[in-house]
Amino acid sequence: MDELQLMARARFHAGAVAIRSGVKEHTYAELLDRSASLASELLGETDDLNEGRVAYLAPAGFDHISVQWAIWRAGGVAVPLSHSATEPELEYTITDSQSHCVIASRDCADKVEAICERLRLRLLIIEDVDNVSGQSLPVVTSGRRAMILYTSGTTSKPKGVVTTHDNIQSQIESLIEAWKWQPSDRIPLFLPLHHIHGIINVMSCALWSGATIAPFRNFDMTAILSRVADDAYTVFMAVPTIYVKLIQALESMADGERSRIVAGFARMRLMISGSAALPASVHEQWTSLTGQKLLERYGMTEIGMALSNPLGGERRPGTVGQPLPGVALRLSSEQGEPVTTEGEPGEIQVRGPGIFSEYWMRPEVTAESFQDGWFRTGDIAVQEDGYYRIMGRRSVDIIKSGGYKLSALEIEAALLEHAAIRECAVVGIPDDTWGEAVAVAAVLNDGEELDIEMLRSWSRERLSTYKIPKRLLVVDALPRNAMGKVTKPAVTTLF
Ligand code: MLC
Ligand code: AMP
Repeated sequence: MDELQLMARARFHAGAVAIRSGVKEHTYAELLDRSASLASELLGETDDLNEGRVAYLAPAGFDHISVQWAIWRAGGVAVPLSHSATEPELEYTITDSQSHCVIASRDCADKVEAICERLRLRLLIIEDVDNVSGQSLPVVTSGRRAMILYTSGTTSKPKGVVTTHDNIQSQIESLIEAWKWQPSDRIPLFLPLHHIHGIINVMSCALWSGATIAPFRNFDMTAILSRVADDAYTVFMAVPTIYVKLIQALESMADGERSRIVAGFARMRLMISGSAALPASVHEQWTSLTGQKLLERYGMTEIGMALSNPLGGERRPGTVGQPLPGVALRLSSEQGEPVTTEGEPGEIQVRGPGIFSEYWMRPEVTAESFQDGWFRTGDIAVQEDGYYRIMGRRSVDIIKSGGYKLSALEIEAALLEHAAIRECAVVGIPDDTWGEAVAVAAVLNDGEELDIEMLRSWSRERLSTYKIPKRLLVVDALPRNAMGKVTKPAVTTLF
Protein backbone atom coordinates (compact mmCIF):
# COMPACT_ATOMS: atom_id res chain seq x y z
CA MET A 1 0.00 0.00 0.00
CA ASP A 2 1.39 3.40 -1.01
CA GLU A 3 -0.38 5.48 1.55
CA LEU A 4 -1.06 5.30 5.29
CA GLN A 5 -4.61 4.09 6.00
CA LEU A 6 -5.62 7.34 7.67
CA MET A 7 -4.90 9.32 4.51
CA ALA A 8 -6.48 6.70 2.23
CA ARG A 9 -9.63 6.91 4.31
CA ALA A 10 -9.57 10.70 4.21
CA ARG A 11 -9.51 10.50 0.41
CA PHE A 12 -12.63 8.37 0.60
CA HIS A 13 -14.33 11.05 2.76
CA ALA A 14 -12.78 13.93 0.77
CA GLY A 15 -15.87 16.11 0.53
CA ALA A 16 -17.02 15.61 4.13
CA VAL A 17 -16.46 18.23 6.83
CA ALA A 18 -13.57 17.14 9.03
CA ILE A 19 -13.41 20.25 11.22
CA ARG A 20 -16.10 22.74 12.11
CA SER A 21 -15.05 25.73 14.15
CA GLY A 22 -17.89 28.23 14.51
CA VAL A 23 -18.96 28.99 10.95
CA LYS A 24 -15.61 27.90 9.51
CA GLU A 25 -15.42 24.44 7.97
CA HIS A 26 -12.57 22.35 6.55
CA THR A 27 -13.06 19.22 4.48
CA TYR A 28 -10.93 16.09 4.45
CA ALA A 29 -9.68 17.14 1.00
CA GLU A 30 -8.37 20.39 2.49
CA LEU A 31 -6.56 18.46 5.23
CA LEU A 32 -4.93 16.26 2.60
CA ASP A 33 -3.82 19.25 0.51
CA ARG A 34 -2.50 21.29 3.39
CA SER A 35 -0.66 18.40 5.02
CA ALA A 36 0.99 17.59 1.68
CA SER A 37 2.28 21.17 1.41
CA LEU A 38 3.60 21.12 4.97
CA ALA A 39 5.15 17.67 4.40
CA SER A 40 6.95 18.97 1.36
CA GLU A 41 8.30 21.95 3.35
CA LEU A 42 9.50 19.59 6.07
CA LEU A 43 11.23 17.36 3.55
CA GLY A 44 13.07 20.17 1.80
CA GLU A 45 15.79 18.51 -0.27
CA THR A 46 15.40 15.09 1.34
CA ASP A 47 12.93 12.47 0.16
CA ASP A 48 12.05 10.86 3.51
CA LEU A 49 12.41 12.02 7.14
CA ASN A 50 13.21 8.40 8.01
CA GLU A 51 11.66 8.56 11.48
CA GLY A 52 13.30 11.90 12.33
CA ARG A 53 11.42 13.47 15.25
CA VAL A 54 9.47 16.67 14.76
CA ALA A 55 8.00 18.46 17.78
CA TYR A 56 4.97 20.72 17.34
CA LEU A 57 2.79 23.14 19.23
CA ALA A 58 -0.48 24.48 17.84
CA PRO A 59 -4.01 24.80 19.22
CA ALA A 60 -6.51 22.10 18.32
CA GLY A 61 -7.86 22.67 14.81
CA PHE A 62 -7.07 22.55 11.11
CA ASP A 63 -3.41 23.62 11.47
CA HIS A 64 -2.74 21.17 14.28
CA ILE A 65 -4.10 18.18 12.37
CA SER A 66 -2.42 19.25 9.13
CA VAL A 67 0.93 19.33 10.93
CA GLN A 68 0.46 15.91 12.51
CA TRP A 69 -0.45 14.42 9.12
CA ALA A 70 2.42 16.28 7.42
CA ILE A 71 4.97 14.76 9.79
CA TRP A 72 3.57 11.29 9.14
CA ARG A 73 3.37 11.77 5.38
CA ALA A 74 6.98 12.98 5.31
CA GLY A 75 8.06 9.80 7.15
CA GLY A 76 8.70 11.55 10.49
CA VAL A 77 7.79 10.84 14.10
CA ALA A 78 5.28 13.24 15.65
CA VAL A 79 6.15 14.68 19.07
CA PRO A 80 3.23 16.84 20.29
CA LEU A 81 4.12 19.48 22.87
CA SER A 82 2.01 20.66 25.80
CA HIS A 83 0.48 24.15 25.90
CA SER A 84 0.62 24.19 29.67
CA ALA A 85 4.28 23.14 29.90
CA THR A 86 6.88 25.57 31.24
CA GLU A 87 9.99 26.34 29.18
CA PRO A 88 12.21 23.80 31.00
CA GLU A 89 9.52 21.14 30.48
CA LEU A 90 9.26 21.93 26.75
CA GLU A 91 13.04 21.88 26.38
CA TYR A 92 13.18 18.48 28.07
CA THR A 93 10.67 16.98 25.62
CA ILE A 94 12.42 18.48 22.60
CA THR A 95 15.90 17.34 23.66
CA ASP A 96 14.91 13.93 25.02
CA SER A 97 13.10 13.09 21.78
CA GLN A 98 16.06 14.49 19.79
CA SER A 99 13.68 16.46 17.63
CA HIS A 100 15.47 18.09 14.71
CA CYS A 101 12.75 20.61 13.99
CA VAL A 102 9.94 22.36 15.86
CA ILE A 103 6.73 23.49 14.17
CA ALA A 104 4.51 26.08 15.82
CA SER A 105 1.55 28.22 14.99
CA ARG A 106 2.41 31.93 15.08
CA ASP A 107 0.55 32.50 18.34
CA CYS A 108 2.48 29.69 20.08
CA ALA A 109 5.91 30.49 18.63
CA ASP A 110 7.08 32.59 21.59
CA LYS A 111 6.94 29.49 23.80
CA VAL A 112 9.55 27.66 21.73
CA GLU A 113 11.58 30.44 20.05
CA ALA A 114 14.25 30.78 22.75
CA ILE A 115 14.62 27.00 23.02
CA CYS A 116 15.10 26.61 19.27
CA GLU A 117 17.67 29.39 19.25
CA ARG A 118 19.57 27.87 22.15
CA LEU A 119 19.54 24.36 20.66
CA ARG A 120 20.05 25.64 17.08
CA LEU A 121 16.92 23.90 15.85
CA ARG A 122 14.82 24.83 12.87
CA LEU A 123 11.58 26.57 13.90
CA LEU A 124 8.90 26.39 11.24
CA ILE A 125 5.91 28.72 11.58
CA ILE A 126 2.84 27.04 10.10
CA GLU A 127 1.32 30.21 8.65
CA ASP A 128 4.59 30.95 6.75
CA VAL A 129 4.33 27.78 4.67
CA ASP A 130 2.77 28.33 1.24
CA ASN A 131 0.50 25.84 -0.43
CA VAL A 132 2.18 23.92 -3.23
CA SER A 133 0.90 21.13 -5.42
CA GLY A 134 2.29 18.07 -7.18
CA GLN A 135 4.93 17.25 -4.54
CA SER A 136 6.09 13.67 -4.21
CA LEU A 137 5.93 12.14 -0.77
CA PRO A 138 7.65 8.99 0.49
CA VAL A 139 5.98 5.61 0.92
CA VAL A 140 5.66 5.15 4.70
CA THR A 141 5.18 1.56 5.78
CA SER A 142 2.90 1.01 8.77
CA GLY A 143 5.50 -0.81 10.87
CA ARG A 144 7.51 2.42 11.19
CA ARG A 145 7.56 4.62 14.30
CA ALA A 146 4.84 7.29 14.20
CA MET A 147 4.57 9.11 17.51
CA ILE A 148 6.25 9.76 20.86
CA LEU A 149 4.02 10.81 23.77
CA TYR A 150 5.62 11.85 27.04
CA THR A 151 4.18 10.26 30.14
CA SER A 152 5.10 10.58 33.80
CA GLY A 153 5.43 7.70 36.18
CA THR A 154 7.84 6.09 38.57
CA THR A 155 10.90 7.79 37.08
CA SER A 156 11.66 11.39 37.96
CA LYS A 157 11.54 12.55 34.33
CA PRO A 158 8.77 11.75 31.85
CA LYS A 159 9.44 8.91 29.40
CA GLY A 160 8.71 8.96 25.68
CA VAL A 161 6.19 6.28 24.68
CA VAL A 162 6.81 5.23 21.08
CA THR A 163 3.98 3.89 18.93
CA THR A 164 4.13 2.73 15.32
CA HIS A 165 1.48 3.43 12.69
CA ASP A 166 0.32 -0.17 13.17
CA ASN A 167 -0.06 0.35 16.95
CA ILE A 168 -2.08 3.51 16.38
CA GLN A 169 -4.26 1.84 13.76
CA SER A 170 -5.05 -1.02 16.16
CA GLN A 171 -5.90 1.38 18.97
CA ILE A 172 -8.26 3.31 16.69
CA GLU A 173 -9.92 0.27 15.09
CA SER A 174 -10.66 -1.26 18.48
CA LEU A 175 -12.61 1.86 19.53
CA ILE A 176 -14.38 2.27 16.18
CA GLU A 177 -15.68 -1.27 16.55
CA ALA A 178 -16.62 -1.02 20.25
CA TRP A 179 -18.25 2.39 20.19
CA LYS A 180 -19.61 2.23 16.60
CA TRP A 181 -18.13 5.47 15.33
CA GLN A 182 -19.99 6.73 12.24
CA PRO A 183 -19.38 9.40 9.57
CA SER A 184 -22.42 11.25 10.96
CA ASP A 185 -20.75 11.67 14.39
CA ARG A 186 -19.83 15.13 15.65
CA ILE A 187 -17.55 15.53 18.67
CA PRO A 188 -16.13 18.50 20.58
CA LEU A 189 -12.35 18.35 21.05
CA PHE A 190 -11.23 20.25 24.14
CA LEU A 191 -8.77 17.81 25.76
CA PRO A 192 -5.04 18.50 25.47
CA LEU A 193 -3.41 17.15 22.31
CA HIS A 194 -0.20 15.84 23.85
CA HIS A 195 -2.04 12.93 25.49
CA ILE A 196 -3.65 9.79 24.14
CA HIS A 197 -7.21 10.61 25.25
CA GLY A 198 -7.46 13.70 23.01
CA ILE A 199 -5.21 12.37 20.22
CA ILE A 200 -6.54 8.84 19.73
CA ASN A 201 -9.97 8.52 21.33
CA VAL A 202 -11.30 11.85 20.12
CA MET A 203 -9.28 13.23 17.20
CA SER A 204 -8.01 10.13 15.42
CA CYS A 205 -11.17 8.04 15.84
CA ALA A 206 -13.26 10.90 14.43
CA LEU A 207 -10.92 11.41 11.46
CA TRP A 208 -10.70 7.67 10.76
CA SER A 209 -14.52 7.52 10.56
CA GLY A 210 -15.09 10.57 8.38
CA ALA A 211 -16.81 12.30 11.31
CA THR A 212 -16.67 16.01 12.26
CA ILE A 213 -14.51 17.52 15.01
CA ALA A 214 -15.37 20.81 16.74
CA PRO A 215 -12.06 22.01 18.20
CA PHE A 216 -11.56 24.28 21.24
CA ARG A 217 -8.31 25.75 22.57
CA ASN A 218 -9.17 24.35 26.00
CA PHE A 219 -12.20 23.35 28.02
CA ASP A 220 -14.28 26.46 27.31
CA MET A 221 -17.36 25.42 29.27
CA THR A 222 -19.62 28.34 28.28
CA ALA A 223 -19.03 27.93 24.55
CA ILE A 224 -19.30 24.14 24.69
CA LEU A 225 -22.52 24.15 26.70
CA SER A 226 -24.20 26.58 24.33
CA ARG A 227 -23.34 24.27 21.41
CA VAL A 228 -24.59 21.24 23.37
CA ALA A 229 -27.98 22.93 23.73
CA ASP A 230 -28.01 23.41 19.92
CA ASP A 231 -27.43 19.68 19.28
CA ALA A 232 -24.02 20.32 17.79
CA TYR A 233 -22.58 17.01 19.05
CA THR A 234 -23.50 13.33 19.00
CA VAL A 235 -20.54 12.00 21.02
CA PHE A 236 -18.81 13.52 24.08
CA MET A 237 -15.59 12.35 25.76
CA ALA A 238 -14.09 13.84 28.89
CA VAL A 239 -12.17 13.14 32.10
CA PRO A 240 -14.08 12.81 35.43
CA THR A 241 -12.98 16.30 36.59
CA ILE A 242 -14.88 17.77 33.63
CA TYR A 243 -18.08 15.92 34.56
CA VAL A 244 -17.72 17.19 38.15
CA LYS A 245 -17.29 20.75 36.84
CA LEU A 246 -20.28 20.32 34.49
CA ILE A 247 -22.50 19.09 37.33
CA GLN A 248 -21.48 22.07 39.48
CA ALA A 249 -22.21 24.48 36.61
CA LEU A 250 -25.57 22.92 35.68
CA GLU A 251 -26.72 22.89 39.30
CA SER A 252 -26.02 26.59 39.69
CA MET A 253 -27.96 27.61 36.52
CA ALA A 254 -31.44 29.03 36.17
CA ASP A 255 -34.02 26.31 35.38
CA GLY A 256 -34.70 27.33 31.76
CA GLU A 257 -31.06 27.42 30.72
CA ARG A 258 -30.31 24.18 32.53
CA SER A 259 -33.14 22.27 30.88
CA ARG A 260 -32.08 23.38 27.37
CA ILE A 261 -28.52 22.15 27.97
CA VAL A 262 -29.54 18.98 29.75
CA ALA A 263 -31.86 18.11 26.84
CA GLY A 264 -28.88 18.52 24.48
CA PHE A 265 -26.81 16.08 26.55
CA ALA A 266 -29.74 13.67 26.75
CA ARG A 267 -30.01 13.50 22.94
CA MET A 268 -26.35 12.53 22.42
CA ARG A 269 -25.65 9.05 21.13
CA LEU A 270 -22.76 8.39 23.52
CA MET A 271 -21.00 10.03 26.48
CA ILE A 272 -17.74 8.58 27.76
CA SER A 273 -15.54 9.11 30.81
CA GLY A 274 -11.96 7.96 31.28
CA SER A 275 -8.34 8.74 32.20
CA ALA A 276 -9.11 8.56 35.93
CA ALA A 277 -11.63 6.89 38.21
CA LEU A 278 -15.18 8.16 37.79
CA PRO A 279 -16.72 8.01 41.27
CA ALA A 280 -19.99 6.02 41.20
CA SER A 281 -21.67 9.04 42.84
CA VAL A 282 -20.71 11.28 39.90
CA HIS A 283 -21.91 8.61 37.45
CA GLU A 284 -25.27 8.50 39.22
CA GLN A 285 -25.57 12.30 39.52
CA TRP A 286 -24.97 12.64 35.78
CA THR A 287 -27.67 10.09 34.99
CA SER A 288 -30.20 11.77 37.24
CA LEU A 289 -29.40 15.18 35.71
CA THR A 290 -29.35 14.19 32.03
CA GLY A 291 -30.72 10.67 31.72
CA GLN A 292 -27.40 9.66 30.10
CA LYS A 293 -25.53 6.66 31.46
CA LEU A 294 -21.85 7.49 31.12
CA LEU A 295 -19.72 4.79 29.54
CA GLU A 296 -16.55 4.45 31.64
CA ARG A 297 -13.44 2.95 30.10
CA TYR A 298 -9.83 2.44 31.14
CA GLY A 299 -6.64 3.03 29.21
CA MET A 300 -3.04 4.16 29.32
CA THR A 301 -0.58 5.93 27.02
CA GLU A 302 1.43 2.72 26.56
CA ILE A 303 -1.51 0.49 25.62
CA GLY A 304 -4.29 2.64 24.22
CA MET A 305 -7.68 1.71 25.62
CA ALA A 306 -7.95 -1.70 27.27
CA LEU A 307 -11.26 -2.02 29.12
CA SER A 308 -14.66 -0.54 28.43
CA ASN A 309 -18.23 -0.78 29.60
CA PRO A 310 -20.41 -1.88 26.69
CA LEU A 311 -22.11 0.39 24.17
CA GLY A 312 -25.15 -1.87 24.13
CA GLY A 313 -25.28 -3.64 27.51
CA GLU A 314 -25.18 -2.64 31.17
CA ARG A 315 -22.89 0.31 32.02
CA ARG A 316 -22.05 -0.37 35.63
CA PRO A 317 -21.00 2.62 37.81
CA GLY A 318 -17.62 2.19 39.49
CA THR A 319 -16.41 -0.36 36.93
CA VAL A 320 -14.48 -0.22 33.67
CA GLY A 321 -16.18 -3.17 31.95
CA GLN A 322 -14.44 -5.79 29.87
CA PRO A 323 -11.49 -6.04 27.44
CA LEU A 324 -11.90 -4.12 24.19
CA PRO A 325 -11.55 -5.84 20.78
CA GLY A 326 -7.96 -6.87 20.07
CA VAL A 327 -6.89 -6.56 23.74
CA ALA A 328 -5.73 -9.58 25.75
CA LEU A 329 -5.80 -8.82 29.47
CA ARG A 330 -4.93 -10.71 32.62
CA LEU A 331 -4.53 -10.00 36.33
CA SER A 332 -1.27 -11.00 37.94
CA SER A 333 -0.68 -11.57 41.67
CA GLU A 334 2.24 -10.05 43.59
CA GLN A 335 4.03 -13.38 43.12
CA GLY A 336 3.58 -13.09 39.35
CA GLU A 337 0.89 -15.81 39.19
CA PRO A 338 -2.24 -15.35 37.06
CA VAL A 339 -5.30 -14.40 39.16
CA THR A 340 -8.34 -16.37 38.08
CA THR A 341 -10.65 -16.03 41.09
CA GLU A 342 -13.36 -13.35 41.03
CA GLY A 343 -12.87 -10.69 43.71
CA GLU A 344 -9.14 -11.35 44.07
CA PRO A 345 -7.00 -8.29 43.17
CA GLY A 346 -4.10 -8.39 40.74
CA GLU A 347 -2.05 -6.12 38.49
CA ILE A 348 -3.58 -5.48 35.07
CA GLN A 349 -1.30 -6.83 32.36
CA VAL A 350 -2.04 -6.36 28.68
CA ARG A 351 -0.96 -7.76 25.33
CA GLY A 352 -2.04 -6.98 21.78
CA PRO A 353 -1.25 -5.09 18.57
CA GLY A 354 -2.05 -1.70 20.13
CA ILE A 355 0.72 -1.92 22.75
CA PHE A 356 3.56 0.61 22.32
CA SER A 357 6.86 -0.57 20.93
CA GLU A 358 9.34 0.97 23.41
CA TYR A 359 10.21 3.81 25.75
CA TRP A 360 12.31 6.14 23.65
CA MET A 361 16.03 5.48 24.26
CA ARG A 362 15.31 3.53 27.47
CA PRO A 363 15.73 -0.16 26.58
CA GLU A 364 16.15 -1.28 30.21
CA VAL A 365 12.98 0.46 31.37
CA THR A 366 11.14 -1.03 28.38
CA ALA A 367 12.35 -4.53 29.24
CA GLU A 368 11.39 -4.13 32.93
CA SER A 369 7.88 -3.07 31.95
CA PHE A 370 7.00 -6.44 30.45
CA GLN A 371 6.48 -9.83 32.10
CA ASP A 372 6.60 -12.71 29.60
CA GLY A 373 5.48 -10.39 26.80
CA TRP A 374 2.66 -8.83 28.87
CA PHE A 375 2.84 -5.09 29.61
CA ARG A 376 2.65 -4.38 33.33
CA THR A 377 0.34 -1.41 33.83
CA GLY A 378 0.96 -0.94 37.57
CA ASP A 379 -2.81 -0.64 38.07
CA ILE A 380 -4.55 -3.03 40.44
CA ALA A 381 -8.01 -4.38 39.60
CA VAL A 382 -10.51 -7.06 40.54
CA GLN A 383 -13.12 -8.86 38.49
CA GLU A 384 -16.67 -8.79 39.86
CA ASP A 385 -19.56 -10.44 38.00
CA GLY A 386 -17.53 -10.35 34.81
CA TYR A 387 -16.70 -6.63 35.03
CA TYR A 388 -13.33 -5.19 36.03
CA ARG A 389 -13.04 -2.61 38.80
CA ILE A 390 -9.87 -0.53 39.27
CA MET A 391 -8.73 -0.51 42.89
CA GLY A 392 -5.70 1.74 42.70
CA ARG A 393 -2.09 1.81 41.65
CA ARG A 394 0.94 -0.19 42.68
CA SER A 395 3.04 2.95 43.17
CA VAL A 396 2.24 5.89 45.47
CA ASP A 397 4.58 7.94 43.30
CA ILE A 398 1.98 8.15 40.54
CA ILE A 399 -0.67 10.84 41.02
CA LYS A 400 -3.70 11.35 38.75
CA SER A 401 -5.00 14.90 38.94
CA GLY A 402 -7.60 16.32 36.56
CA GLY A 403 -6.87 13.32 34.32
CA TYR A 404 -3.13 14.15 34.14
CA LYS A 405 -0.65 11.54 35.30
CA LEU A 406 1.98 13.17 37.50
CA SER A 407 5.18 11.79 38.94
CA ALA A 408 5.63 12.59 42.64
CA LEU A 409 9.36 12.08 42.07
CA GLU A 410 9.52 14.72 39.33
CA ILE A 411 7.74 17.24 41.55
CA GLU A 412 9.99 16.38 44.52
CA ALA A 413 13.09 16.87 42.36
CA ALA A 414 11.85 20.33 41.31
CA LEU A 415 10.92 21.35 44.87
CA LEU A 416 14.32 20.29 46.22
CA GLU A 417 15.80 23.15 44.20
CA HIS A 418 13.98 25.58 46.49
CA ALA A 419 16.49 27.17 48.88
CA ALA A 420 14.24 26.66 51.92
CA ILE A 421 13.55 22.95 51.38
CA ARG A 422 15.89 20.33 52.80
CA GLU A 423 13.73 17.27 52.20
CA CYS A 424 10.26 16.67 50.86
CA ALA A 425 7.71 13.98 50.06
CA VAL A 426 5.01 14.58 47.46
CA VAL A 427 1.75 12.61 47.53
CA GLY A 428 -1.69 12.79 45.95
CA ILE A 429 -4.51 13.53 48.38
CA PRO A 430 -8.15 12.71 47.57
CA ASP A 431 -10.00 15.65 46.03
CA ASP A 432 -13.67 15.78 44.96
CA THR A 433 -12.99 17.82 41.80
CA TRP A 434 -9.49 16.83 40.72
CA GLY A 435 -9.54 13.16 41.81
CA GLU A 436 -6.24 13.76 43.56
CA ALA A 437 -4.48 17.01 44.40
CA VAL A 438 -0.73 17.45 44.77
CA ALA A 439 0.39 17.82 48.39
CA VAL A 440 3.87 18.12 49.82
CA ALA A 441 5.33 17.46 53.26
CA ALA A 442 8.64 19.31 53.66
CA VAL A 443 11.47 19.64 56.14
CA LEU A 444 12.95 23.15 55.92
CA ASN A 445 16.55 24.26 56.24
CA ASP A 446 17.38 25.90 59.58
CA GLY A 447 15.96 29.39 59.96
CA GLU A 448 13.88 29.19 56.72
CA GLU A 449 10.16 29.88 56.43
CA LEU A 450 7.79 28.75 53.72
CA ASP A 451 4.05 28.80 53.17
CA ILE A 452 1.95 27.40 50.33
CA GLU A 453 1.57 30.72 48.51
CA MET A 454 5.34 31.33 48.49
CA LEU A 455 5.89 27.80 47.24
CA ARG A 456 3.22 28.07 44.54
CA SER A 457 4.50 31.34 43.13
CA TRP A 458 8.06 29.93 43.05
CA SER A 459 6.80 26.72 41.34
CA ARG A 460 5.03 28.56 38.52
CA GLU A 461 8.26 29.05 36.54
CA ARG A 462 9.20 25.40 36.82
CA LEU A 463 6.09 23.24 36.78
CA SER A 464 2.89 22.99 34.73
CA THR A 465 -0.19 24.31 36.57
CA TYR A 466 -1.49 20.91 37.54
CA LYS A 467 1.86 19.86 39.08
CA ILE A 468 2.03 22.86 41.41
CA PRO A 469 1.44 21.79 45.04
CA LYS A 470 -1.96 22.69 46.45
CA ARG A 471 -1.10 21.78 50.03
CA LEU A 472 2.09 22.14 52.08
CA LEU A 473 2.77 20.64 55.45
CA VAL A 474 6.00 21.68 57.17
CA VAL A 475 7.27 18.81 59.32
CA ASP A 476 10.24 18.27 61.63
CA ALA A 477 11.14 14.99 60.01
CA LEU A 478 9.89 12.68 57.27
CA PRO A 479 9.10 9.08 58.16
CA ARG A 480 11.87 6.60 57.35
CA ASN A 481 12.19 2.87 57.07
CA ALA A 482 14.83 0.73 58.82
CA MET A 483 17.33 1.53 56.05
CA GLY A 484 16.88 5.26 56.66
CA LYS A 485 15.02 5.75 53.37
CA VAL A 486 12.10 8.18 53.33
CA THR A 487 8.78 6.32 53.15
CA LYS A 488 5.43 7.76 52.21
CA PRO A 489 2.80 6.88 54.80
CA ALA A 490 -0.92 6.96 54.10
CA VAL A 491 -1.95 10.53 53.31
CA THR A 492 -4.32 10.58 56.28
CA THR A 493 -1.38 10.42 58.66
CA LEU A 494 0.43 13.19 56.79
CA PHE A 495 -2.35 15.74 56.19
C1 MLC B 1 -5.64 23.17 37.35
N1 MLC B 1 -5.86 23.61 38.61
C2 MLC B 1 -5.74 22.61 39.47
C3 MLC B 1 -5.40 21.49 38.68
N2 MLC B 1 -5.35 21.86 37.38
N3 MLC B 1 -5.89 22.53 40.80
C4 MLC B 1 -5.71 21.34 41.39
N4 MLC B 1 -5.36 20.23 40.70
C5 MLC B 1 -5.22 20.26 39.36
N5 MLC B 1 -4.91 19.16 38.71
C6 MLC B 1 -6.20 24.97 39.02
C7 MLC B 1 -5.34 25.99 38.36
O1 MLC B 1 -4.16 26.19 39.11
C8 MLC B 1 -6.23 27.18 38.35
O2 MLC B 1 -6.22 27.74 39.63
C9 MLC B 1 -7.62 26.59 38.13
O3 MLC B 1 -7.54 25.23 38.59
C10 MLC B 1 -8.03 26.58 36.68
O4 MLC B 1 -7.00 25.99 35.93
P1 MLC B 1 -7.24 25.54 34.43
O5 MLC B 1 -6.05 24.85 33.90
O6 MLC B 1 -7.81 26.71 33.68
O7 MLC B 1 -8.35 24.47 34.67
P2 MLC B 1 -9.37 24.00 33.62
O8 MLC B 1 -9.23 24.71 32.32
O9 MLC B 1 -10.68 24.00 34.30
O10 MLC B 1 -8.84 22.55 33.31
C11 MLC B 1 -9.32 21.46 33.94
C12 MLC B 1 -9.33 20.32 32.93
C13 MLC B 1 -7.90 20.05 32.49
C14 MLC B 1 -9.94 19.14 33.64
C15 MLC B 1 -10.18 20.69 31.72
O11 MLC B 1 -7.14 19.72 33.63
C16 MLC B 1 -7.81 18.96 31.44
O12 MLC B 1 -8.00 19.22 30.25
N6 MLC B 1 -7.54 17.70 31.86
C17 MLC B 1 -7.51 16.57 30.95
C18 MLC B 1 -6.18 15.93 30.94
C19 MLC B 1 -6.15 14.75 29.98
O13 MLC B 1 -6.56 14.80 28.83
N7 MLC B 1 -5.66 13.60 30.44
C20 MLC B 1 -5.66 12.41 29.67
C21 MLC B 1 -4.28 11.76 29.75
S1 MLC B 1 -4.25 10.25 28.79
P3 MLC B 1 -5.94 29.30 39.86
O14 MLC B 1 -5.87 29.40 41.35
O15 MLC B 1 -4.64 29.55 39.15
O16 MLC B 1 -7.14 29.95 39.24
C22 MLC B 1 -4.77 9.06 29.87
C23 MLC B 1 -5.06 7.71 29.34
C24 MLC B 1 -6.52 7.49 29.31
O17 MLC B 1 -5.01 9.34 31.00
O18 MLC B 1 -7.00 6.49 29.83
O19 MLC B 1 -7.19 8.36 28.75
P1 AMP C 1 -1.59 7.97 31.34
O1 AMP C 1 -0.30 7.37 31.72
O2 AMP C 1 -1.63 9.46 31.45
O3 AMP C 1 -1.99 7.45 30.03
O4 AMP C 1 -2.63 7.48 32.40
C1 AMP C 1 -3.00 6.13 32.48
C2 AMP C 1 -3.51 5.83 33.84
O5 AMP C 1 -4.77 6.49 34.07
C3 AMP C 1 -3.82 4.39 34.07
O6 AMP C 1 -2.64 3.65 34.32
C4 AMP C 1 -4.78 4.45 35.24
O7 AMP C 1 -4.07 4.57 36.45
C5 AMP C 1 -5.52 5.74 34.98
N1 AMP C 1 -6.87 5.50 34.41
C6 AMP C 1 -7.27 5.61 33.12
N2 AMP C 1 -8.60 5.35 33.01
C7 AMP C 1 -9.04 5.07 34.26
C8 AMP C 1 -10.30 4.72 34.82
N3 AMP C 1 -11.40 4.64 34.09
N4 AMP C 1 -10.35 4.48 36.16
C9 AMP C 1 -9.26 4.57 36.94
N5 AMP C 1 -8.05 4.90 36.47
C10 AMP C 1 -7.93 5.16 35.14
